[in-house]
Amino acid sequence: MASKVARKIAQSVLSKEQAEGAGARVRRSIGTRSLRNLDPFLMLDEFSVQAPAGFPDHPHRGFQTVTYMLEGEFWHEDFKGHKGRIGPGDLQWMSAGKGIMHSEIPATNNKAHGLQLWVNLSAKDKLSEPNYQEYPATNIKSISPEEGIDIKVIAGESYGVQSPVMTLTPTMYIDISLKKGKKVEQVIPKSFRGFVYTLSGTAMFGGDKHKAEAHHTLVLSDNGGTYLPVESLSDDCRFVVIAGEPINEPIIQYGPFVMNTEQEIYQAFADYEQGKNGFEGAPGWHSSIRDLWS
Ligand code: FJE
Ligand code: FE
Repeated sequence: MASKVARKIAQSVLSKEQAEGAGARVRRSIGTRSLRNLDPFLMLDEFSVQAPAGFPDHPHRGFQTVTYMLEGEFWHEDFKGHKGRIGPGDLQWMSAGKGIMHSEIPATNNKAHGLQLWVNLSAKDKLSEPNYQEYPATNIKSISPEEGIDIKVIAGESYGVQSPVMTLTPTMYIDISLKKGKKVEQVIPKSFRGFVYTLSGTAMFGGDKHKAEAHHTLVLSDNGGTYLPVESLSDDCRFVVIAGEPINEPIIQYGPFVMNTEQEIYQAFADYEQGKNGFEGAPGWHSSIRDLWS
């Protein structure tokens, strides 16, 4: 018989606001000195951006960026003319693969608030073709197993509902809102490494009933546990559960390039500067949206 084991909370870290990009503010979860990375995750930022701040023209190679909007609107535009607008509840799952250069900036004067997750790619996928999966809020699968429990399935599965998002690196990403006293049990594959990031309210997480408030990263124990129990202590409880299959390869990161060796990082810089191997057209490219607020 398959045994059911609860994950515990191995570590809890509060994210304080810091400056990032051009005048943007982020609460960094994964990706700080105390939580360098949590294979396969490289970074999670809860961003809060008011125009003219933003993340203007910059490159990526070797990983995926997953942008999930909570409030406000963002424009994005890349060097191949892919351009769009994402608003509350919308998802953009981008695999940069061998190269993307793009701009991400607010589309209105309202605060743009959301989450951006960086998911690593394994060596075999690092130089793959860039790919976008875009889901407006209305197309994101949700489930309410009972009143007072609202779940959005960004990636993976919850309460029998499966997300259509394709994840090159096996990943689950679940957005859960609970009223006071409500309990959920989120199934997590045994081999996945993961964490919770809390957005609002208070709840008890894991088999050891670890109490946490907003803006905390709760690293899940690698105890082979099969699920995460959560009980809400407030009516405004909201958090995301993010977990994935560890890649177990060397990680060499230089800003927006994440490769397996230093040699590959030098190559990324050279390709970016010379417009080669996926960065064709990058030198001299400027987004049209970068002038919106200037
Ligand atoms: C950055 C490289 C980057 N957090 N949260 C270096 F790619 C970025 C960057 C972001 C970012 C973008 C969004 Cl939309 C949300 C983010 C980092 O674009 F800021 C630096 N310094
Ligand atoms: Fe980016």
